[in-house]
Amino acid sequence: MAGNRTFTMIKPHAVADNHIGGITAMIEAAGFRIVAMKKTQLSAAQAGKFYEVHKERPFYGELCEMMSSGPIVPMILEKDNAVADFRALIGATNPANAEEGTIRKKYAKSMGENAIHGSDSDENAAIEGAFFFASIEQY
Ligand code: YYY
Ligand code: MG
Repeated sequence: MAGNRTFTMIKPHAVADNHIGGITAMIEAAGFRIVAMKKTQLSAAQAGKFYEVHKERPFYGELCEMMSSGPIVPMILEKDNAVADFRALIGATNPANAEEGTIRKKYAKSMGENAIHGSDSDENAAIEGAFFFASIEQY
């Protein structure tokens, strides 16, 4: 059964460009409830830990550097079928392939600077949410 929570974070370039409001408006308009949210910044080591699954990939170093380059806005979101519906809302990883109406179509600048993260499974959503938020921060 598909779970009802996913994890996301607004990436540094989109926070720096003042798109927190625009992106959270799209998230809420799509029917997601924000369960937890904060503004914080990752160290390169913390970004490395978050993206550990990609550590053998050629873009890993650049990804960790970019994700720790400025403040981010992590969130836990709730909706039926959250993981799959949120992946549909953010659009393709490469913004050149992102569909009209998606967050990445509107706010991504490149493959690396693609505006927003979205968990790829219920299991990873739980792990990633717990990386940033204690249970007492989730309502
Ligand atoms: O889940 P998603 O963010 O859509 O893509 P992933 O394949 O998990 O990659 C994580 C992150 O890494 C992606 O959002 C941008 C970056 N990246 C990259 O810079 N170059 C690639 N060829 C693939 C991914
Ligand atoms: Mg991914």
